[in-house]
Amino acid sequence: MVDRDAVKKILGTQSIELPSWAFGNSGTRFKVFAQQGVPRDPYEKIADAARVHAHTGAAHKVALHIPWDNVDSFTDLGKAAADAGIELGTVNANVFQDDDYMLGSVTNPDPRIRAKAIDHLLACVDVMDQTGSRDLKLWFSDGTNYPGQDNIRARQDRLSEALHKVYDRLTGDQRIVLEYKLFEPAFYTMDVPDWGTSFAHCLQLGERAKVCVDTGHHAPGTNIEFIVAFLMRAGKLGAFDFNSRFYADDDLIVGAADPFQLFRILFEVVTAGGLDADSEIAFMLDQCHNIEPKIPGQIRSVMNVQEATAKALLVDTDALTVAQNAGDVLGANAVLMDAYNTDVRGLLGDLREEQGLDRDPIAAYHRSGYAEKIAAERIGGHQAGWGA
Ligand SMILES: [Mn+2]
Repeated sequence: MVDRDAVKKILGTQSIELPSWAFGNSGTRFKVFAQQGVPRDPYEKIADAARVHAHTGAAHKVALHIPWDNVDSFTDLGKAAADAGIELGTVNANVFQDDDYMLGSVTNPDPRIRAKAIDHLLACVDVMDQTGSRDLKLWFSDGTNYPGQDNIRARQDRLSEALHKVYDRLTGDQRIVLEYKLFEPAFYTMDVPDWGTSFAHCLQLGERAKVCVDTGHHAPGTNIEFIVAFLMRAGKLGAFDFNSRFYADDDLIVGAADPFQLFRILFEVVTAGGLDADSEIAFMLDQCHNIEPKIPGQIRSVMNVQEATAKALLVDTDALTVAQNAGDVLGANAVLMDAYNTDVRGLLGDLREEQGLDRDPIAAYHRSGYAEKIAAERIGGHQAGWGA
């Protein structure tokens, strides 16, 4: 039998990192729908992230995107975060929005453009030195659209050279987490299309390079929990970018499209020690709230991860092992499904009450008046947004 109090205790230690960009305006390439009260600068994004933490107790960190979140003083931004009860987290490097990067950033055939991209990545490590961030998240839009457009192997060489330059710049506990994506914006080849490519580069780099699994970056039907299990066994799972998808890189609320998949992923995480005190896996969200309000969208996301984690923790692993070793196919599956089909909302409500929070974070947010306050106050100035 699983001890529900022990499960609650572990859930109380779980931390989910929020993306600063989730609070800004976002959209598709067809239209960005502006919302009222959207942050005008990184400080207001920090304030909104802090609201999510205040209501959930489980979102202690906010990830930055450079240059979107550039400020005069990252020390001051860090102080603002601390005053609001949270910390600055992962630094996400952006080498995909400059005209120079049309044919790639670190894999561009032009050495001047490669040098410019590497300089930006090194500048992101400078930011980490100031914010105390552990992780530099690298995602490259680099790739090609047409067969013959560029030399696939040469692009891998350029990628490797750039990664080594950045890796050599890391100090202390700093790490690289290398994200992959099957397609988009490039449609013929992406230079880091899959976990295997990321894994191979991270192996060559060394201990402080790990793979980042963005749950929306795979081909339909890919068994993501297998990737997670494999990477955890190899000690190479560095981070998640949680979101959900129906078709491609939809960046919808985690657990919305396929809560069962999220449970299966978190079951692998939990059973491989991913929630242990010494675990170094960063549980991040990477989402855009294009049509729903952003702060409640983030609160719902945190709750969805908590619910899937609670179910994963409720799996009776002793009974599962007995069934597995006996070759009891249906019995083993039933043990897993029993946990998945458990309603954990009461358990999480109890946890929040013990933490001095409302049982229902979304209702508490709506009662707080914060949405009305920011809609009234955040008038004028540049509305920070996705791609801004
Ligand atoms: Mn991502």
